[in-house]
Amino acid sequence: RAKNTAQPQSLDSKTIKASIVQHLHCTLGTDENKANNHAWWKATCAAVQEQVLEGLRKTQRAHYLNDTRAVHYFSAEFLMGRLMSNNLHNLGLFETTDQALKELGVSLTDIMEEEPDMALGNGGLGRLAACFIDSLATMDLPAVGYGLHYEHGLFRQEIKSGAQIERPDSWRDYGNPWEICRPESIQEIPLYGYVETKYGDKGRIQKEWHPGTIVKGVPWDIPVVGYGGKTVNVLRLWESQASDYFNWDVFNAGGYVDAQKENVQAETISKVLYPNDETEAGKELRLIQQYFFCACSLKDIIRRYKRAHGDNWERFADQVVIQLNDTHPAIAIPELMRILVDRAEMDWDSAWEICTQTFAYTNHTLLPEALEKWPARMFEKILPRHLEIIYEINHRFLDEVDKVWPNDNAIKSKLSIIEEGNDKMVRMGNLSVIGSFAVNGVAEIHSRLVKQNLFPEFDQLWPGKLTNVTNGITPRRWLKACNPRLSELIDSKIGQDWPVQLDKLQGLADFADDAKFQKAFMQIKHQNKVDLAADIKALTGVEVDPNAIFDVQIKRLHEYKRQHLNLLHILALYRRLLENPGYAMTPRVFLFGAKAAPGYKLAKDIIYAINKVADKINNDPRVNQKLKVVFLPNYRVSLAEKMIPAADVSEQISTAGKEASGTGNMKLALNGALTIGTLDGANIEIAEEVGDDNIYIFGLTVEEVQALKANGYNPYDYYYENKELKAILDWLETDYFTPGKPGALASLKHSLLDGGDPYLVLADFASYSDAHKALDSAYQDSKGWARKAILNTARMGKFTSDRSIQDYVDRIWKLSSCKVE
Ligand code: 26M
Repeated sequence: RAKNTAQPQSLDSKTIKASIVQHLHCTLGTDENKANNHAWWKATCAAVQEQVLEGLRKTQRAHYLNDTRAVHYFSAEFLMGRLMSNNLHNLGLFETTDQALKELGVSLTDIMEEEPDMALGNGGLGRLAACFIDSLATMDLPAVGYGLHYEHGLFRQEIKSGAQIERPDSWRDYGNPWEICRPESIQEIPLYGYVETKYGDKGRIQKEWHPGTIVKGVPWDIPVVGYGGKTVNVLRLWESQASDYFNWDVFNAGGYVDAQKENVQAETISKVLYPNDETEAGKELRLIQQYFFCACSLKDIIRRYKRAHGDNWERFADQVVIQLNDTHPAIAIPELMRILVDRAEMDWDSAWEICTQTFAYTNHTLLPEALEKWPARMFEKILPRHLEIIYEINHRFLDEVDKVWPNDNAIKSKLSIIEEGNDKMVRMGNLSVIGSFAVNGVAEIHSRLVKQNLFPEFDQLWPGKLTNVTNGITPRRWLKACNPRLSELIDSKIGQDWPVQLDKLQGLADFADDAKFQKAFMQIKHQNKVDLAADIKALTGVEVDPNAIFDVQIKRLHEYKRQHLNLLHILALYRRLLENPGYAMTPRVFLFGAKAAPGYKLAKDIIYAINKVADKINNDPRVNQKLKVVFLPNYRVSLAEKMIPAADVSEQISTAGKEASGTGNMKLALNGALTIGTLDGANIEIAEEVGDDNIYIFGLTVEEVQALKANGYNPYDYYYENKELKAILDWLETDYFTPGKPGALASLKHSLLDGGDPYLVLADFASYSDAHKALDSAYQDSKGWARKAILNTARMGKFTSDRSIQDYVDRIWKLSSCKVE
């Protein structure tokens, strides 16, 4: 367990004030009278960055002098959000800076709103990477995050007449004060071209890749400040640029023409983040992005290794461990093989030994449509040598398979990296398992399903290689920084170590029945709801009552996450209220935040349906004292930080077996929201921790889902059986919610009936509705509810990302911490 205790730095408000003013004058070229919030924000960032860079320098020196083993977290996404508040808290400078700015007549809260989110990720996977690098720095572990410096992060979502519109995200338009360009560490990356076979001495076959083009990788470093401010690691993000070194004239005609034909616009490689969450896009540019950042990162790692160890590769795997965040960076495996075999002229077996002691792979999904596969022909065009290497890896691997399952072609074709067929495909999941020394799922149930359903033969072949590391979240951002009122109350009861010793929250359980503490806890929740209500009014014009239950579902829009199950239940409540104005229910505000992948039609239809239903309900005086529905546009990290502290209820309602872990579930429970959820992902472990009385579990289990599907699930059974459900679904086909446009919401009904309801929405509806009834009546008992909410916060210690990282360290990375100073 992390034993780090924060030692806030002592920099007084006078010094900070002077530094901010100095930067206002000398960096921004303005003054106290002219400066607007944006200028104050930038000047404050510059003042904070001075402290950050001091820590960075000391950390890099300590790591260099100790020649430390380090983890390299390879991820196509890092969903960092805003950095100001986090950096201030982690440096122990929040209060002092707040005070300094006050004395200058400036509000820290206001200027923090000037910072654009760094939205270089889609959702859970990208945010997990951000939480992990926070924990790594906090725990004084030598670590580098490697990824892509997208010019445009995840699209900005606007809602026009109920529908999602995508707008470009331009997070760097006015400069990013946290990043540092490192031109001294630029890398050159080859692409396209062909492979030449040469016959060297002793009959050794040498392969030489003649690339069709070369692009330049420019590194941008974002310092990552650990809590306590001692260790400052880096997140290194690669930007692509046209290579100026590359001289077209020296290339032969074939290469030249090839390169021209491909028309690789080097700059486009890091232009934009693909907004597909849980679908495999199969686009050429995406594969190039993956190779580009992996190749840059490997070269960077090897340059650093060689500085300490020269050309002796023997200690490489002792010094370097690379964690692959899903299969997106799996191309790093054949790339390291290429470097070792083709460039360092190592024999295959030695090279493979190094590779398979260097890489570890985290799986984040079981959904078949999310498992990455690349057409072999696309591969051959972009990375011809890598395809050869993959075939060689596969050939040798299948020989091993044959020893265990002789002449079993069915098993061979299942385990093969290559999926045979008219269009051969490269399976990145299989490559990742074969090329790694450890493979982990992200919650107990998910890891069990990875072993039992996704990779059972690999588990047999290499017992112990497949394992679990349950996800976590950083309590610095997701409690201390986002919920200052609750943090202060917690400090007053159990002291200030909880941000690095989250188990200490257990101490709050002693106060779960204490009337005074209950009152303070619930008053904070209420105050957070008042704040959010003001934001809701400003963002949407909708007025909500902070005395209502705030029921929150925030996550990417996906059928398996079942936002439409939530919507059907809202429609049920609406109907009940219309049929029986006296229908007993606590006033409820349903809040949604979700982006849909731009090409995912049904997901966009669900957003549209939520908005249309919301419009109708919010403007219906017959029910709008009891029921409100709000879709908050452009859900992102900074909006999550406002919604989570104000939530009473957390919706975690995926079909059992589909949500690998979930991490929003942890953030909400940590802030005292009660979960209504299925036995899926980390919900199961949350239920174990908080206890059955303090969570609302409903719906089919994984086994029941499997059985129902095996017996032939027919959604019409539920439609005809449940009158309320039928009425609701039929309602969607009228023009009640879309006046003059009958059928505008019909796609939803069709997906659930003729579409076969692949995620069993109708099967779980009744059980979900019952759970909501139980939850509603529990809320009536305000002391009982307060106790449950407090116990949720008190029992979330397990879900700190520090615990996840400690699990990785102990079971996979075998890293030692390195104290700085
Ligand atoms: C794939 C191909 C092309 C472009 C983008 C992608 C892609 C990008 C992100 C695919 C999946 C992506 O993210 C998946 C994800 O976020 N998974 C979530 O990971 C969390 C952290 O482990 C889990 O908590 C969630 O359950 C899981 O859904």
